[in-house]
Amino acid sequence: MVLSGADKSHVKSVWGKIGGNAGAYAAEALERTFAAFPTTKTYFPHFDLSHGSSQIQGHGQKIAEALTQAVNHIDDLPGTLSKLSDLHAHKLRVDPVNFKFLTHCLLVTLAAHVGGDFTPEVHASLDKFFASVSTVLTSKYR
Ligand code: HNI
Repeated sequence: MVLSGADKSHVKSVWGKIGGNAGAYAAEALERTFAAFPTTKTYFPHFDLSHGSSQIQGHGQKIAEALTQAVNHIDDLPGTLSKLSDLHAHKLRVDPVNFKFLTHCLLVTLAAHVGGDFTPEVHASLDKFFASVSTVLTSKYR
């Protein structure tokens, strides 16, 4: 997946608009993922998955921080996400299909919040960005 210059600027621009809401939005996306694709819950047997739980909020914050790092280092996703790649593939062993589920829910959540800024072009660029992040996080999965 190659991100064009336009993709990178769309992603950076929409991420700037999200600002301090990134953690809350990622938490909402996580809740949507658990609701729409219940098998994803099997990776979180140790979490309280009830609506608005502090663990979901906290985990949303962590996901948002990682994605913000990725946006800030969009030209070196493998280097930026290297530790998370080891974690998800080797330790957590998250099957790659789950990244498509979370990505879908991240897109839906962002669309619901940024309104008119979610143009078709921004949609396409965000989808490519999340696909690139997912490729890195699943690259060591065997
Ligand atoms: Ni993911 C932990 C980021 C997709 C299951 N995950 C993390 C952490 C970050 C993170 C950051 C915390 C690391 C730490 O504490 O050192 N995860 C991301 C990102 C994506 C992603 C950026 C994709 C966009 N993770 C997924 C998916 C699943 C998943 C698709 C499974 C459905 N992640 C986990 C689990 C943990 C985790 C499980 C450990 C949680 C815990 O605290 O015990």
